[in-house]
Amino acid sequence: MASDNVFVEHCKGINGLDKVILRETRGYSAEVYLFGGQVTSWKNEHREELLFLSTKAIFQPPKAIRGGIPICFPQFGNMDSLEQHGFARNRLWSVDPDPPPCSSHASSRASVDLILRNSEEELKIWPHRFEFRLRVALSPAGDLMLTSRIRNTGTDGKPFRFTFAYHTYFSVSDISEVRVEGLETLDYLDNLQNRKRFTEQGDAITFESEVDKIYLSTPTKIAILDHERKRTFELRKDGLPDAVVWNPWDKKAKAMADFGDEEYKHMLCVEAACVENPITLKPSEEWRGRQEILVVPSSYCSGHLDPRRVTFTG
Ligand code: TA6
Repeated sequence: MASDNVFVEHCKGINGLDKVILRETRGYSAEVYLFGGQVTSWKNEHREELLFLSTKAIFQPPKAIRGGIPICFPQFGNMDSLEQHGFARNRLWSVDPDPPPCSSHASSRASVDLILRNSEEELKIWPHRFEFRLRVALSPAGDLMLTSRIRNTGTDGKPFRFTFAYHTYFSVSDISEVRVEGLETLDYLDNLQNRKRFTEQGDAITFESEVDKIYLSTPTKIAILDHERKRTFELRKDGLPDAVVWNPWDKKAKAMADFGDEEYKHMLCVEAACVENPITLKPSEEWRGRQEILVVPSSYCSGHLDPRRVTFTG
C-alpha cells in the first residue's frame, strides 16, 4: 500500500469502504473510493463541496454510488448488452503498485493511481481482457484531473469496442439559475425521445424540466455557470468528443430510491463522454481519456456572458 503523506491519505470511509483523501496546500481536497474508482467529494479552499452526492447515496457494493464522478465503462447508458453504464462503477478497484509515468501530472503531489482488470467472472459477460488505469489528481491550484488509460491486454488477437463517460455530478445552488455554455447549435441525441437527433438552439442552455441529451462532437471546453454562487465550473476534456447533460427533474427524482425528491434542484450532470463513435482497441493498443474541472469566479451579467471572457487559461 502506497504510504500516506500530507497530500495522500488511505483510510476507511462510509461502511468501512476503502477511500483515499487527496489534499492540496491551499485547502482543496478530493476523496476517491476504491469501490467504483469513484470520486465522491471535491472541496475548495473554503471547504465548500463542489460535487453533488445524494444524501440517499448507498455505499453498499455492488450498487453504484449516487453522486460524485461515477465512471461509465465499457458501456455508456443502456445502448448495448451490458447493465446500464457498464460494470466499472460497480467493481472494487485497487491501488496501482506500478503506475505509468504521467507527464502532465508529474507535478501533482496529491494524486492516486487506481487499476481495474477484468475478472474471470466478467469474461462471461464481456469476453475481453483489459487493464484500466485511472489517475485522480489535484493540481496545486485545486483543479481536479482524471486520466484514464485503457489497454487491450488480450492475447486472442481480437479488438474490443467500448463507450465511456465521466458521469460528473456538479453541485449547483439552484438548477433554474444555471446556464451551460459551449454546446450551442450542436447536434444532440435526445434520450427522452429514443435518441432522436436534434440541433440545439443558439443560446446558452438553461433548465426548466427533465433533460437527458448526448451532445455530439463538442468543443473541448464547456462552462457551467452558477449565477447565485457567482461560480463557473470549467470542464476541459481530451479524447472524449461528446458531452451528456442530465437532470432527472421532479418525477424521475421521486422514482430513484437513492436520490432525494428535491435534490434535482441542486445538481447537474455534465459528462465528458465518448458515445456516438465507440472506441476500438486492437490487442496491446491503449486509449487515453482525460477530464479536468476547475472553478473560475464568474462575473455574471445575465444574457451577456461570453464564455471566452471567462478566464479560460490554456
Ligand atoms: O447520463 C445520463 C443517464 O444515462 C440518464 O439516462 C440516467 O439514467 C442517468 O444516466 C443515471 O443513470 P443511473 O444508472 O446512474 O441511474
